Amino acid sequence: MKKSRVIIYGDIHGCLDEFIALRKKAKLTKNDIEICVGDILSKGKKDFETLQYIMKENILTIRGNNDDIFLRYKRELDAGNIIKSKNYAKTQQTLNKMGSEEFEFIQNMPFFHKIDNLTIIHGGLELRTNLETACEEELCLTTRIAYLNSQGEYIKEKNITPDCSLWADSYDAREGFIVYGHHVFDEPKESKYALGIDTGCVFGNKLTAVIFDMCDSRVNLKSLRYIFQNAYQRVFVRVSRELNLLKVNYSTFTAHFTILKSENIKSIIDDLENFTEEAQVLKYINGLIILDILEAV
Ligand SMILES: [Mn+2]
Repeated sequence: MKKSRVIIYGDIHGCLDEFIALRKKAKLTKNDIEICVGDILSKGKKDFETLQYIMKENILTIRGNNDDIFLRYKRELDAGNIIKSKNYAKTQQTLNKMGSEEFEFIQNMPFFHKIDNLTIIHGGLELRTNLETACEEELCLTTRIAYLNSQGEYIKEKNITPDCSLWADSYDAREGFIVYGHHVFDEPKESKYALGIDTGCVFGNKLTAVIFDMCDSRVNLKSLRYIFQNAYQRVFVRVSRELNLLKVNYSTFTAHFTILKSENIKSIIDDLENFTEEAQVLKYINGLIILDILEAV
């Protein structure tokens, strides 16, 4: 098992130079999985170039409301309608540069992506949203959600009242730990089961990336080690270094972590061996490991 990381980037909005700088800072390896939270387009100067760059680099991108708008405008224009939006002039410049390949790429941007217990969306979830069963319209709504009313329903930011709250603050982890963009914060916003990483680069602040450790597709080895160390401090340290001892203590491990299968133990221990005590872990969050949070300004 190779050490792999999941690197998630906040709203880029055409800030291509900052995005390239951030990727460089991440010191990418071929095992890394990169994902953009969406809104790579609109607002910024180089939004078309950002789209081309992401297509060329083949970086998975969640569909944001500001990416989706290009599909909507194209549908309107194809139908012979006139677009009256006050912000249309800037969008039109980018729209004019787009060909079928670009539209296809946007069309293929998913509304969410899941890796184990980690879910990436652009905006937010209503209380009733189930990502697996949601229809296209519901999924499209997730790109625009920041606040919910007291019933847990989407409410436009301009209509919020004191009983409304940020969706992430009442989110209950039913879709795993969520990393999202869309709503601008000065610093990454940490809720109990979610992390907002749109830090408003296009508005003069900074672009943020969060790096997760995803060593194994089913079991997060480092958090496992963390749990082990807490539960069986002395035993574990010896077990992880001497495979013979593992046999003795195997039942203790499996009793507590049924997810472990005997045939996986060897490779898991091999991997555990590769983690030094000096491993740079920023923090443990909901069973996941954040290795680092990077910024580019
Ligand atoms: Mn945005």
